[in-house]
Amino acid sequence: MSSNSKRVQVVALITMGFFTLAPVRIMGESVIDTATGWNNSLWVGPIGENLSTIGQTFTVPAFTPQLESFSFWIGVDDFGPLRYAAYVAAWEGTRLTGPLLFETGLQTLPGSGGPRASHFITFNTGGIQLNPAAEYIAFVSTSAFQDDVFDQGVLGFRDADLYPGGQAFYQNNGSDFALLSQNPWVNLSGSDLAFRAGFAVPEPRTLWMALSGALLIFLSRRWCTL
Ligand SMILES: [Ca+2]
Repeated sequence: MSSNSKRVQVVALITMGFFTLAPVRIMGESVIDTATGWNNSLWVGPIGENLSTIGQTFTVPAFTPQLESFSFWIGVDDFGPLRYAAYVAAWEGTRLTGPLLFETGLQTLPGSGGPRASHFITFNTGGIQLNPAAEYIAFVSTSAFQDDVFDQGVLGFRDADLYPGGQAFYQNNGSDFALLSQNPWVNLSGSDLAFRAGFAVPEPRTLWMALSGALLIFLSRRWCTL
């Protein structure tokens, strides 16, 4: 076997190892977006000491099931601070099914000190793998942080069914978080929250193979002319 052939084989082995070990790289994101175009004046809530939980169900895109982030518009009035957390869980029909898949821990928004203040809040999940085409809910809740001190927050609401893969729900579960799995949530007339979810789009493997193949051919030709 010639030295050039050996070199080509070495390159081929390196390339194969590259395919095996290369992490899935993120090329961009696919989104569910009912937040764009929201008028900054239509709200639902408030979440506080009784109606403590509001969320939006969504259907995971079939080919981009890794949830990277989700966002809500949250409004705070001249009360506060608003103490809440954001969560993701599997959903079926009108309630949670299964354990929490993501939770932020305590989040705090200060009282507005005047007219309602609007905050577009994005929660980064770090990338959680969901089941393609399955239904989940992303929600915010004050349920775990109730202290009988009056605090309120409201969520941006579209009052229309802009997104066919999900809808807005709420529950008056007070401080009992377990009720979110036990009792049916209330549907908000089939409408959606002002909501955004971002899913990772992996770089196509075919692109990797094409580029690496081109590199292999280039190197083998170069060495063969040495
Ligand atoms: Ca909808």
